[in-house]
Amino acid sequence: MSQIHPKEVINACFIWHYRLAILSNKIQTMTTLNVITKIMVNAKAYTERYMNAMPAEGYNFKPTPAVRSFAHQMLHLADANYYFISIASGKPAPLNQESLEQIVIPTKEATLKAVLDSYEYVIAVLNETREDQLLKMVKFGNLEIPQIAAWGKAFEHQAHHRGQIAIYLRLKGITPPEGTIF
Ligand code: NI
Repeated sequence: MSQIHPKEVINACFIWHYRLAILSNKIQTMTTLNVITKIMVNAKAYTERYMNAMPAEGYNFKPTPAVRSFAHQMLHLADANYYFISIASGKPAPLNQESLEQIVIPTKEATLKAVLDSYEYVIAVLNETREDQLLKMVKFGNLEIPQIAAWGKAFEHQAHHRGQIAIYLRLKGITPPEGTIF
């Protein structure tokens, strides 16, 4: 008899739960703004789980000399959260042109705080945004794009860097935490 891996049980539970939700016909209609906010709240928790998974001594780790350390990957993510959100919202970034990657001492505690603060800022700006502003045109370098596209870019960027640190965790023998679909 083949053994059942705990992960298979979790996956089965997830699929079953999902099917039940469909069968129960509980449909929650969400606005675009609701969805973006939910995605960003989820992204914050997801990144926090990854950062907690790395022990403090792993924050200086880099798989190869040419790449950022674990802490610098995350501080860059935080810098870009402020950057893209200032583009999306048209509000000046609160960092005042400073780079967290350059000014934060890359300990686990300081890095985690800087990163979570950046997500809090993202969520606070979303909470002040109205649905009808999402299609407003904003300047992005030489481009004029709808605000919603800048939010998309913000989401893509943080996911890109969090995806990279999954490998850093693996190289330290740590299994990256489970993700959440929604
Ligand atoms: Ni980047």
